[in-house]
Amino acid sequence: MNVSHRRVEADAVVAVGSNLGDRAAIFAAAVRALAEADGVELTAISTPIETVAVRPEGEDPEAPAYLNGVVLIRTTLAPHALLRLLNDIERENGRVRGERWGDRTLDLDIVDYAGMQSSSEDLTLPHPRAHERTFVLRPWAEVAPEAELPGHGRVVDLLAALEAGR
Ligand code: A4P
Ligand code: MG
Repeated sequence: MNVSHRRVEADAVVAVGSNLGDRAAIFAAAVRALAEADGVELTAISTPIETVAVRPEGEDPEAPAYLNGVVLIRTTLAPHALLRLLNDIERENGRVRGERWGDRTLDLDIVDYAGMQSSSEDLTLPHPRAHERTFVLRPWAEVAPEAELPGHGRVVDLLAALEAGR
């Protein structure tokens, strides 16, 4: 039998956020680390945008503002392997895990992995809050105007609805 060992590639969307330190340098370092990682190929990088920090109790203009963006990748890494890579890159960039939604030098989330819908203890796909976050949807719509968020619909429609409700 002729068994071929083709490495399966998946398209994934990674959200980047930073609201502590030299945010632009950290953003660039995160993109570089992703580009250099084994099994990851960058296909698009959004323009970083400045956004008001969202806390569990709502927007907080007093907190340091975020630089947010998304990176589109093609990867041979499975979802949990990609999550471990993102956690490593966060750590290399000084991320200390403290309070939930607290200030951070770098947050890397998997927004979408090949349209997968799944949930385990440490990974929910798509990201459970991406559909309600303009700081994810706006940069995603910039680089992928046709994109859909699994279970929620088109990214441009989600963004328009949120912006209309503000
Ligand atoms: N986890 C589960 N699913 C995923 C996924 N799809 N991608 C788990 C990444 N991680 C995922 O995350 C907590 C746990 O979520 C991880 O251990 C991972 O296994 P964390 O990065 O340690 O902590 P966190 O980011 O504070 O928690 P959380 O609840 O994921 O935060 P969010 O929802 O990502 O929000 N305001 C602005 N303007 N811009 C931002 O980027 N980000 C947050 C963080 C809050 N406010 C913000 C922003
Ligand atoms: Mg996170």
